[in-house]
Amino acid sequence: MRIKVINPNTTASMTAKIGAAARAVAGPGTEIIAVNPEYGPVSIEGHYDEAIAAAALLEEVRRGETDGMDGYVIACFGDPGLLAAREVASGPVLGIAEAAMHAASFLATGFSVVTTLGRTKVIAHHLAQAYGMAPFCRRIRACELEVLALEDERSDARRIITEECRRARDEDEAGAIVLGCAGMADLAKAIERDIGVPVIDGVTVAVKFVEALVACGLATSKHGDLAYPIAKTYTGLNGAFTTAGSKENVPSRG
Ligand code: 2AL
Repeated sequence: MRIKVINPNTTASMTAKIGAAARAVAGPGTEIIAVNPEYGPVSIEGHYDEAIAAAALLEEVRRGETDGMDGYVIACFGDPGLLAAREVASGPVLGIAEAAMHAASFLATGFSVVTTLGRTKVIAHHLAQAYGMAPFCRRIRACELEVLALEDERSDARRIITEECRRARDEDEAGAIVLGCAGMADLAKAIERDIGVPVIDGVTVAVKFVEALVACGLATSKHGDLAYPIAKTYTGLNGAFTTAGSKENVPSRG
């Protein structure tokens, strides 16, 4: 099967890291196609970044439909554009925040999220509520690290994130830790060894959940609100988003 893992920010080094994490867990019959859009923010650290990034992400999903993808992972912890992506996709689409929070709830009675900047905490909080995960979520913690610091070896990010995870374990009595950024995908196992509780990277668990759903023959419901978008003209710069009311309509490049 073919799973398209979309990093909705435009930082290629992060996309490579996300792709490596996805391939490390993918089954032998699974091809991982890891991409980032050509346009949009270099990192996603707030509501504005999310709103802008969602458009190019949706283009990637629509293109994936013509390329024969079986499923998709949205590899950004705010799960930007998730429900819109489900409207345009036939196969399953999972966000890494929803996948990680659900995985954590299978493994512990309570988890804490350890994320990047404090201003993104409310995004994770809203998602925990929307996904019915609030009763499991002990606390959402920020390291005050910018997303791109995760791409900079001089940033001391691994130590800073590990210490925050340790505090989550001890002060929140969190039985599991959810990492709050796709750019942390390479750190999960090392932190888990250091602190001794499950540390969940959403990229890896989302890939395995998509694999499982596809293997069970399950796809996104096209009944009701997740039906393909209504045929409609989009004007001006958004012309490429014009919809034909079926999965056949896909934007062309250039
Ligand atoms: C993220 C993420 O996963 N990728 C990105 O650019 N921003 N989320 C976050 N809370 O920092």
